[in-house]
Amino acid sequence: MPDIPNKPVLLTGASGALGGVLARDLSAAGWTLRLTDIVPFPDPVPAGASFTRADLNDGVAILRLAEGCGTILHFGGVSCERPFEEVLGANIRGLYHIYEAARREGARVVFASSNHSIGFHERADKLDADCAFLPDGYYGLSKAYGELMGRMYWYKHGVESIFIRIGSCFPAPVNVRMLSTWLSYDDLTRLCVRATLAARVGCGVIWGASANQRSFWGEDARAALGWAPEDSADSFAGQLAGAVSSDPVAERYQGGDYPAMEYSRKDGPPEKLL
Ligand code: 15L
Repeated sequence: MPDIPNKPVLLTGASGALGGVLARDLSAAGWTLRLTDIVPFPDPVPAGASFTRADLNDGVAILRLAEGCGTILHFGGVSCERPFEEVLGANIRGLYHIYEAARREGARVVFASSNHSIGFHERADKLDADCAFLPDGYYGLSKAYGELMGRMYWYKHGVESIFIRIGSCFPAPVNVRMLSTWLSYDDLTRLCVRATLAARVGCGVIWGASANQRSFWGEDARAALGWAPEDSADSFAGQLAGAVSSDPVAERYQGGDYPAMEYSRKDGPPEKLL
């Protein structure tokens, strides 16, 4: 199988941290990238790539950008907990524009979903990809909605999707929670390569985490892509011992700080969902 897609790849959120990693690594691998973001690209645009400033709320701009693309790596939008109205535009309307573009082009969508779509599951529970959505805020809710939108476009229009439920994608893990949730930049790049190049993927979820022994997560669709993580947070365990927060809500749930934001239950955790 060739290592270079036969059509250009649209990368949204190119000016963000993960978009920047993908723009650099995939360009270096010889891919033809169309980069876009609402803010300027912070570095020189890599060879073989073009950059267009666009707002995900602008459906016409997104349709134009996606013309002729075979895959959309959708890393754009609000990437942390924000007020509902802010999340609504980029993450809900914006995602609709991405799916309409994918439908028109017959393109595959690789969607940067998040662990915050399931963040209210307890850390003691090991989850498979078919677990219930339990969003831990408006941001996580938009990611759950995004996965559902992708499913709808798969069943109704045959648009393929890979939803990467990204854990904590940073240069290195920085607390005990991330010993479970960390995804290395290199594992992310390799995952996006496989999600783009795999012959047929249908529609499925991948847990976006490296090979962490303490992972909260189990089964997913990785076999269909031929991807397995190569890095691990395990070697950081010694230096991170004690790197925990003092908030019992943050420590109880997989989403960490996010479930604890604006938490206002007075009577302790709820009973499990029926
Ligand atoms: C995310 O989805 C965020 O984009 C990132 O900033 C981290 O908060 C990460 O999740 C995490 O849960 O560690």
